[in-house]
Formats: sequence, C-alpha cells, structure tokens
Amino acid sequence: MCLCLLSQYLYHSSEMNGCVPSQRCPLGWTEINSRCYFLSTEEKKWEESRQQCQSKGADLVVINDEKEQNALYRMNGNQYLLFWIGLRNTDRTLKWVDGSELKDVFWQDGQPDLGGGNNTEDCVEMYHQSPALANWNDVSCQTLRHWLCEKDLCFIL
Ligand SMILES: [Ca+2]
Ligand SMILES: [Ca+2]
Repeated sequence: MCLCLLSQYLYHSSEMNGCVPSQRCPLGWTEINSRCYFLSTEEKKWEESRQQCQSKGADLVVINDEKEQNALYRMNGNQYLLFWIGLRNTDRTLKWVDGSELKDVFWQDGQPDLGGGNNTEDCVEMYHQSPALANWNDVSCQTLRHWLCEKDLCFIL
C-alpha cells in the first residue's frame, strides 16, 4: 500500500469541488490559520463588496470562532479600520453568507440595535476601535466600507 494512492485520491476528490489544495494563497491575499483573506483598499456597499469577493472565487468573511475573530482584529494594524463581514439580516434573521450557523458572536456593546428601531441596519461591519471580542455593529447596507474576503487555501481550476 503506498501513500501515493491516498494523495491521488485526495487530489481527485478535491478536484471535483473545483479546488486543488495548494501551499499558498493567491498574490495579494494573506494566509492566516490555513485560510486566505483579502482586505480591500476600496470601499463599497455591502452587496457590491460581496460581488467583489465572489468574482475572486471567494465570499465575504465568515467568522466561525473566537480564534478567527482574534486573528482578524486590526489585521492591518489600523485601529480605525472598518470592514464588512459576511453577516446580513435577511427576513429578520442574521445569516452568514455561507449558511453556517451563527453561534459565536462578537457584538459591540449595545449592538445590534437595528438602527435604533428603524430596522434600517441590516449589514454587519467590524468596528476596530472597539475591543477585539466586542466590535461587530449592524449598519445600513448602503454604507461604504472596506471589505474582507475569505476562501480556502486552494487554486480554482
Ligand atoms: Ca471563516
Ligand atoms: Ca448598529
């Protein structure tokens, strides 16, 4: 029995998803804990920001746990950074863009406030002047923000 069979199998099974494991993130992306992230220099509305990520074979970041939240905090060293995350209020429910369950949350004190009851704040930003584990804020999806894309460490065929 040789290991090459296993690697052949792994290669082909992941190839079926259109994704081949790679050692490196694409140029311009940052590797953190075996995931690839892209922080924009531009600012756009939430939906347009998401489209930018999707056009790169990614999506807006999904923050799965405290480790990821900590790793992304002030990731460019700027305490005034503001970027969109892949969390949006749809049908009065906050949902991640990939459909994963919303379990660990890191809201800023007093958030989400739905815009003070006007129900106009449906998209979520990471507000880096607040503490590392309490900095999410819901805000109007029309606001211009930087955005953070996330994808697997792989090449899309
Ligand atoms: Ca993630
Ligand atoms: Ca808010």
